[in-house]
Amino acid sequence: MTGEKVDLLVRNAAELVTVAGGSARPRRGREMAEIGLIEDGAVAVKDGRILAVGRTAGVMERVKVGESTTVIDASGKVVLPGLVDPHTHLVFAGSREYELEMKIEGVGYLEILARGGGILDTVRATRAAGREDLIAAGLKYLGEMLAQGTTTAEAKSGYGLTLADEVKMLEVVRELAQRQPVDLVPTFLGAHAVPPEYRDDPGGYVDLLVEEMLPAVVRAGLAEFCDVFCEEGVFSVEQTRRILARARDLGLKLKLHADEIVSLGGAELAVEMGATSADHLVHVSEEGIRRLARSNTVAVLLPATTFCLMGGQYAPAREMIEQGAAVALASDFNPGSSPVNSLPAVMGIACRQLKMKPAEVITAVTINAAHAIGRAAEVGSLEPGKKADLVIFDAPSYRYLMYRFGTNLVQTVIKSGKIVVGG
Ligand code: IZC
Ligand code: ZN
Repeated sequence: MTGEKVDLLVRNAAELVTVAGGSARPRRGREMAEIGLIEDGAVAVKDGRILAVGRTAGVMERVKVGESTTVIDASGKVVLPGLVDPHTHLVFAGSREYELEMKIEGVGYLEILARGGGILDTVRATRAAGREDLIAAGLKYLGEMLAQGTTTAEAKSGYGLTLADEVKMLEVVRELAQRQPVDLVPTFLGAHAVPPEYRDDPGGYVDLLVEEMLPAVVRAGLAEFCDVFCEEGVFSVEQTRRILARARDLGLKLKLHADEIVSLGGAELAVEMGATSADHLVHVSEEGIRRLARSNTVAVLLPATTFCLMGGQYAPAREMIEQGAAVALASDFNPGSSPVNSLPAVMGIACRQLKMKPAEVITAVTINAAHAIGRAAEVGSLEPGKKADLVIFDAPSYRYLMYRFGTNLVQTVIKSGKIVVGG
C-alpha cells in the first residue's frame, strides 16, 4: 500500500498512550485502567488530524514521509493525548494570596465568602477590569497551561454576576479562544454566588438568572454549558434545580458544583437533571455514588482544591471507581480555592491523595475529561480522525509523570498538528 504523505510524524515513543476506544461513552470503573499503551509507538498527522497510530514499524509502512514532513524522534519519551482540563474559572481579575494566612488560621472558605470576601472579592475586581486586562491575564494563564500539556479547557464565567458583566466574561472567553491554541469550552456560571446587590433578596437573583440572564446568554450563543455552585449558603438544591431546568429547556448542557463542602445531595441532583458532569464531590453521599455509577454523568474531581483549602478529606475516588463511576480530573483553576492550573500537578495529587492509579489518572485527564465537556468525539485520545493534539513528556514511562510530581516534564506540545511548545 502506498501511503499518504503526512505533515508530521512522531516516532519511536518509548510509550505511546492512546487511550483509544472510549469515545462513545466515558470509561467507568475498572475500564479506567485501560489506556491503550503502545511501546515503540508512532503517530502520523495530516491536515491537523491524526492519520495513523500504532507501532512505529507499522505506521511507517502505511504513511509516506516527504521533505516537508516534520519528524520528531520520541525515543525514551512518553506521548499522551493533549490533556483536557474540564473545570476552570479561567477568566478573573486580581488574585487572593492574602487568603493564605486566613486558611492557615483555620478560617473556612464559606466563612470568607460570608464576610464578603472570597468569590465576591474577585467579583469586585472582575467587574472593574477592562476586557483587554482580562484577556491579557487569560492569555498568560493559558500559556502556562499549554506549557504543561493542556490543549483543551473548559472556562466558566461567574465573577460578573450581572448580565453585562457575565456577558463580558464570556466574550473574553470567546476572544481568548481565537487568540491562542488551547480550545476553550464556555460555561455560564451566573449562579456562582449571590451578588452584593441581592444580599437580602437571593430569590430575586435566582429570578433574574432564570428570567433574564440565561435567555440572553443563550440568545447570544455565548455558552455551551450552565453550571451552579450548589452549596450551603450559596444556592440551595431547590434553587439549583430551577436554574438548571431552565438552562436545559434553553438548550444548554449542564454541570454542577456538587457536594464540595457540605453534603446536600448535589450528585443525586446532577444525575436527576441529566447533567454532563458533577464536580467536586468531596462530601458525596453513598446514594450519590450509586446513582453516579449508574448514570452517564461524569464525576469530575478537583483534588488540587482540597489541597489548597487545606482540607483533610478528599473525594472518595476509589469508592466511586470501584462502584463503576466514570471519573475525570480537573484543576478548578481559580484565584481562591485552586490557584493551580497545572494538570500534571493535579495528577500527582490524585495519585497520592485520591489513591487513583497512574493509568486511571491518565484516563481521567484525557478521554473522561473530554466526555465531561462534550468533546470526546474530537479530543482525549490518539485515534485516526481526531484532532492531532499530543504531548511529548521527557519521561521514560507514564507512571513517571505522577512520580516526578512538581517538575514540568513537558518537552513538546502539538495542537491540531502544529508544534506550539518546544520542538
Ligand atoms: O473564586 O473561590 N469554589 N467557586 C466555587 C470557587 C471555588 C472559585 C472561587
Ligand atoms: Zn469551580
